[in-house]
Amino acid sequence: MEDTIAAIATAYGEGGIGIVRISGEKSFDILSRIFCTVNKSGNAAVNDGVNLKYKPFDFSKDMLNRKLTYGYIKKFDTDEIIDEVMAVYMKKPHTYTREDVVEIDCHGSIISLKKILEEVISLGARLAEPGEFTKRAFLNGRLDLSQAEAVIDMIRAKTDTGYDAALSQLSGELSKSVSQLRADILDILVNVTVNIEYPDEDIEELQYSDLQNRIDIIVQKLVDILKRADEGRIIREGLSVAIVGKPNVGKSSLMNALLREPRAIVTDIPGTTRDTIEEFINISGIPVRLTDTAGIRETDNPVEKIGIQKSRLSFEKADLVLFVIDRAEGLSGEDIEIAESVKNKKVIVLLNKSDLTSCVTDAEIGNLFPNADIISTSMESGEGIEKIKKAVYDMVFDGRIRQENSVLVTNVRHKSLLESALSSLKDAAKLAEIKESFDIIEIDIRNAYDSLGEIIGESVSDDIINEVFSRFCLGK
Ligand SMILES: Nc1nc2c(ncn2[C@@H]2O[C@H](COP(=O)(O)OP(=O)(O)OP(=O)(O)O)[C@@H](O)[C@H]2O)c(=O)[nH]1
Ligand SMILES: [Mg+2]
Repeated sequence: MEDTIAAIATAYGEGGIGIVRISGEKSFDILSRIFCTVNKSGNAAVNDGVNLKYKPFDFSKDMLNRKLTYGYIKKFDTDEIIDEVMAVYMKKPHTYTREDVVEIDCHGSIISLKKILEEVISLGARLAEPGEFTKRAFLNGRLDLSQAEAVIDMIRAKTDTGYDAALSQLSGELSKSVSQLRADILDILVNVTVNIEYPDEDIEELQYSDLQNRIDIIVQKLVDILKRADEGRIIREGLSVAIVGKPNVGKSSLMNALLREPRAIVTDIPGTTRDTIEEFINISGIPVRLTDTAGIRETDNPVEKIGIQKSRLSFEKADLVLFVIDRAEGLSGEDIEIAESVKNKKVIVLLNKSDLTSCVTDAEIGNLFPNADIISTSMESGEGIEKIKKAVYDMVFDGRIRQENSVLVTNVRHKSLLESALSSLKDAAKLAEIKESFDIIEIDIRNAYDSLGEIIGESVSDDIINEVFSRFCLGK
């Protein structure tokens, strides 16, 4: 925390502008050594015939706190101009990190950005670690841990829904709910503790039934929040969907139809797709990673064999399998074998080529997949495409209407902490039921309190903090 840190805050590659960001004690000093404002005639430097002379930089006069100032960045030692920029300094504590911060907006060229960063580093800053700016914001109390985690979720969000969930977490919605639950638990905890420590004093005696009721109310709230956590995880991380089936049934045609572009090669030759193809689509706000796979069959072709192995890996990892069957051809042994290997997954069965005469009966499919959604599709006519999207959506939201205003837990770390709080409270309720002594019950209630505390970053270890921020990008 003592070091002054610096990083390129904008994405690598070509861009209109790029930003170098500096935070810490030395920020202003570093800027004053490399920044020069222009003189009256608009030049940063005047050639006096022998040397370039720069207008001396005066922090108090030439630049105002939080106001962008036009000028140049030069090399500290040789005075060579690096870029024409807008720069700003922001005094602590009203900054992102709550430290002194400098931002230099230069041209969005990686060369310019690197040169400026090198200069800044040579003057005593050190390269920031991923997420270190936000980590400082957290450690200096500007954000709690769940809000800090929302920052990277916003940056990475792939759909509006994911973005909205992250924004609501950043604005403290989750923190508020968690803090309220903790306050309720603390209330109980105080009561329990008083009864342990001063059992003989003239204080209101805690009734076991009352204790149980109060715990149950919190348990119910946790259950409600957790109900939607799977939905939240998918909104944040995306749903992985594998298109699976034997060769030539229309898997790649489906991939193309969902993407609305001819991404995968389609031919009438069985075994066309050799390698898995992954693309991203947005289904009503759900980010979906869609994988087209090689048709699964017995083969001696070594290339196809590798492709089929990859197909199997893809559907094993997938959250959902779209199992495509050629209904014009009828069910074959291959279909039945594949059906067997995906039987433990969530499956939507697609009876494809419905524009042709069907050789598959509903009863046959019903026998093979007693529990799966079955949709009749045609990649020729487009039949069923909207139904597939709706089935995927319904699967994620489980038939529920999306509640825009309730807290959505999107992060697995939060989910598992909520679960452990829940299980501690359930244990406490059970102990209260059998009238166990208060000092035993207190342990479970305290555990629940601490678990919830970890979500917002109270009572959290350095390891967890480091782990959270290591997943950030550089410069944030
Ligand atoms: N009539 C009709 N033909 C289709 C339909 N869907 C796909 N086809 C045709 O079926 C053939 C195979 O389609 P693909 O999409 O390449 O099949 P695939 O399952 O990816 O095949 P592999 O990559 O070999 O596993 C192509 O000639 C498609 O034009 C459909 O709904 N109706
Ligand atoms: Mg294919």
